[in-house]
Amino acid sequence: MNTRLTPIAIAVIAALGLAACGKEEPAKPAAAPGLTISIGHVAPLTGGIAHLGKDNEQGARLAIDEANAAKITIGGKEAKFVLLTEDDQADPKVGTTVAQKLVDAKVAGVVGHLNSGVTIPASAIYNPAGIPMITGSATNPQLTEQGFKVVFRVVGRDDQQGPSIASYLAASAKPKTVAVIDDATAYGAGIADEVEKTLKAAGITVLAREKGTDKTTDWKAVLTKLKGRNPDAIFYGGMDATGGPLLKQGRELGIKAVFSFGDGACTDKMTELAGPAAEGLLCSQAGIPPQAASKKFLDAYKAKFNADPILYAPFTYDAANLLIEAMKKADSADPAKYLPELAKISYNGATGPIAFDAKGDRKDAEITIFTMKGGKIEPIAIVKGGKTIPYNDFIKMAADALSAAGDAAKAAVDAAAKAMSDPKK
Ligand code: ABU
Repeated sequence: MNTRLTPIAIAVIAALGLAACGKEEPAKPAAAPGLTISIGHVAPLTGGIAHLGKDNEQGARLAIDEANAAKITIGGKEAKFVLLTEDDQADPKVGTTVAQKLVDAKVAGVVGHLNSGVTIPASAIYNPAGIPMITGSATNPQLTEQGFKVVFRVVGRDDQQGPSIASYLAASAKPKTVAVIDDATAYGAGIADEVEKTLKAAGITVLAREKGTDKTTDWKAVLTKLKGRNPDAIFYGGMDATGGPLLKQGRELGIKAVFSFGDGACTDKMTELAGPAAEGLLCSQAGIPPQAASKKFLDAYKAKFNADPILYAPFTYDAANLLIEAMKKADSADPAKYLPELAKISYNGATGPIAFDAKGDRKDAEITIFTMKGGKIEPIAIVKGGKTIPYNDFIKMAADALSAAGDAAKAAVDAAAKAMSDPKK
């Protein structure tokens, strides 16, 4: 059998990553030991939303551990990745302090931070230092509107998420009057503004904004005031640690309105915090739901942490892998060398295909709409490219696309195998 490969066969096989195709891979030269690459991870690891910070950290840690197990060679040396984790306490001041600490430690890149109000000032520390950072959870648009070349985001933005949840609320609950509350953070106030804009554009009356803080757990004064105004729906821009008590106290006061929250308060933790009062909550996340992440990721996460991801762990896993993939492509962990690879990357992550636009935002990010049912948030729809698709249809479409890609790959492999065995080609 003539095994000479035509250029077409080589291209097909290479594109499919199947160069071995029945043959042994040429032995790789042994990598010289000793390239330690530090990657930072920052999120609140203490305080009311530590559970979300730990979820983010675990996603990044899984990626780092897998990379070390894979014995990756960069610049001719076997890379040892080290995750340097910092607790920013969801506080902008602490956030900039720990960002500077990571810059001083010469990390090659950063996964984080979690909160928009912390990530935005921290980005102003990483940018002049030239250190790439990818957030897996900060959704305020301002982060990627600063023109910082080092800043990337693998979830959607609140100018996508706010209109998506507001439109779903308007279409499903048909409210005439909506009260909007925020926690006075960049995230909470920002998403509340986006929701308010969309509701008003739909002709819905929005009551004067009510505010708390990211520490407020006693909402009775705000809720008593709102009860007298009898809104049909209440939207809250804030995290689950404050949204849970808001919902619980609202129902205790006899408020019948539909409650609706953004991603920071769209977790199963709401059931723990609000009990049965959480039933019927309408909320959104700025990506696909955790349970729709790749099976490989979900199985590995469960095996390592004996838990399922809560919210954005699949996205921080992808963020860490994106940094590593860009380093592999550049064959360097020098931020100046791998940053251009990161900016133009095309990567199939646990959360789907990832590429960035010129601002560093994820192209074609999904927004998921959930409702709380039986103590769990259940995905009911995906908003993508301006279209709202029932969740089960989206999952079927994704499975069909995967199967079609599998068929195309098989056909290409068959064609390549035929070309390899045909002496005339
Ligand atoms: N995206 C919700 C929580 C994180 C943040 O943007 O502040």
